[in-house]
Amino acid sequence: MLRFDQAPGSGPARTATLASGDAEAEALWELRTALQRTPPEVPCKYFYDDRGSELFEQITRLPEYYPTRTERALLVAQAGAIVEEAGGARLSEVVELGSGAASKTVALLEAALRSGGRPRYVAVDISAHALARTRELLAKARPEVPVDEVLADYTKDLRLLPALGGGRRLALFLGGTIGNDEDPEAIRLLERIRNQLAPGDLLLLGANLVTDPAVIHAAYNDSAGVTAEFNRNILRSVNALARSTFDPAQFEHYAPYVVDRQRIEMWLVPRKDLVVDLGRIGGRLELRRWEAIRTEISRRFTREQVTHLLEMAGFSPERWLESPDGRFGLALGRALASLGGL
Ligand code: SAH
Ligand code: AVI
Repeated sequence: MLRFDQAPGSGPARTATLASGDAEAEALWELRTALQRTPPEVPCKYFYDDRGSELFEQITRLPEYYPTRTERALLVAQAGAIVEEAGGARLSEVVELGSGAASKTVALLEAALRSGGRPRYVAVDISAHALARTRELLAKARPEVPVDEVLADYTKDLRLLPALGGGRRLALFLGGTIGNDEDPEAIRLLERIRNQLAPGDLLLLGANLVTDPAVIHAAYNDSAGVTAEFNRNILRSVNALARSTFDPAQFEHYAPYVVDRQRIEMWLVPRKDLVVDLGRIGGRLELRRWEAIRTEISRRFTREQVTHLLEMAGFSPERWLESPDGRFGLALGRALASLGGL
């Protein structure tokens, strides 16, 4: 239970990702609202402080975490076809939301260069650390591609400059990150992306597909304990922002695959009754043993469900690409014109 005894305050910026006082005050409100829910939650975007971004990169290399390597293989195999569909040499800009280290994007940029285009790459991420990794990786792999870094929360402000020279723009939302939201938020986010595109531009959407529950379960319960550490680290990230007193060591990582809801749920379960001072969030959080905090959902979809999300957000589904093992899908959707004012 959350007990309030003070309003969340604003103060000097403490993290690179929430640089302004306003953004910080907003984050404190968001955390307060989320912790007040039953069960209490911490929104998953708070995973990605510097350490969280590093841990996520480690996760992508774990033997159990199949999504990254499965999506990468699919992208490498289909990069030429995707770029052709997106305008070939006329493709002037690749914009990636939640780019992370952008380790898979190089294949698409290389295909665009091969087709005679001169694309620029725009990376949008809430994590300054992830953007720095993107810059490093791109500079090493493809120094001729200009890179713009946008440090932003794409659920709030997503305003991109128009594509240069009237060329085509390809938006990327990869990694299965769309599965970290319920349908209404996912559709809102895709709509926000579409509003930044010109009619006819493409979105490439990566989605985890329904597969063997044991395989999915193992991906979030790795034997090296990296995902458990990633999960607990969200509390350090909240402490840094709010000056709260969560002790990550007092929480157990619990991540079941809930078969009938087609989703992993990540929880932090207290090992004993706890009282946490929420610092600048305001008040105290009283948790009984077993009263867990939910930190993430990670959904698995069918092809029809992915197509539905695209359609609801104003895209016409153009192409479906699927990994040979059926575990990951890439959907290409073409932005339809807005019904301006309707
Ligand atoms: N696309 C990459 C990274 C996925 S991890 C891949 O497929 O491997 C999710 C990424 O999205 C992280 O880099 C995280 O910092 C970023 N992210 C999460 N929530 C965000 C938000 N609300 N706004 C902007 N970036 C966000
Ligand atoms: C970023 N997102 C798609 C990852 C996922 O699989 O849902 C985050 C993650 N959580 C635990 N492991 C990886």
